[in-house]
Amino acid sequence: MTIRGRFITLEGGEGAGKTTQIARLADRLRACGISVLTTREPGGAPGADSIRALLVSGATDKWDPISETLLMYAARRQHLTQTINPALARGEWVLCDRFADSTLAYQGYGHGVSQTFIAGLYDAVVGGDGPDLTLILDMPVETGLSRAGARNAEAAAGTRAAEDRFERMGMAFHERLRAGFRDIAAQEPGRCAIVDATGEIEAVSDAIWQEVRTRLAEDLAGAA
Ligand code: T5A
Repeated sequence: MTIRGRFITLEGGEGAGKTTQIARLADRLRACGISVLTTREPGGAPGADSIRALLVSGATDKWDPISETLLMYAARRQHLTQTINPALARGEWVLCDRFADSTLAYQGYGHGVSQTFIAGLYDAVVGGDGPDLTLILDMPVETGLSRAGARNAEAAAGTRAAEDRFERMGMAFHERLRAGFRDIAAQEPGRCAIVDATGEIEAVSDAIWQEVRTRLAEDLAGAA
């Protein structure tokens, strides 16, 4: 019988280094003999990618916050049923760049959408299929926005430059969502680990690996 894989999410504010770190964590897990799928939200499945295109570009106020929340969860349902759950059932470990904590942080803490409303959506859409481990990459808002801005400038000729709708939402919004991620970690310490993301890329990668090795030690031993 195939043992269900493990589901790890990376969370944090803009430019925190999630994309950079997911690739390094995937390499380390593969070196342990584990099959890994990397994916991201919003997106990660055909229908979800279509919804992503609606969300990540354009005017900051183009969506009512509740509509934005519903779109995130519609994309998440597609992603879970078409990509994440099938991979876990095949025994793969899924590494996901953002998941439900981003909705609570951005739409809940950031935009003020009711946390009870978001919790109800979580129960209906995700239920018991949530992450085994969530790594929250934490850094000052200014540093993350500056990194994301530099990355966008480098990619000005590509699509990334247009995917900056949330980055343009203002400092107070980003400070609220950073505080939100910290609250989430404090409320669920068994699932969530805060990682200081201000250091060099390799130092952050080592800190993430330490958390994974400590928190999922038995799973790593069983999967290798
Ligand atoms: N959203 C998403 C919601 O509002 N609600 C939700 O429910 C969900 C799921 C997605 C947007 O959608 C919002 C949040 C987002 O705004 P996105 O394009 O996927 O948009 O944006 P992000 O997830 O924020 O990803 P980014 O690509 O902006 O940031 P990352 O992935 O955290 O950072 P990364 O790795 O691309 O690094 C950024 C730059 O910094 C450098 C990298 O080389 C890169 O140039 N860097 C470092 N530089 C120095 N030191 C380090 N340690 C570095 N690590 C990376």
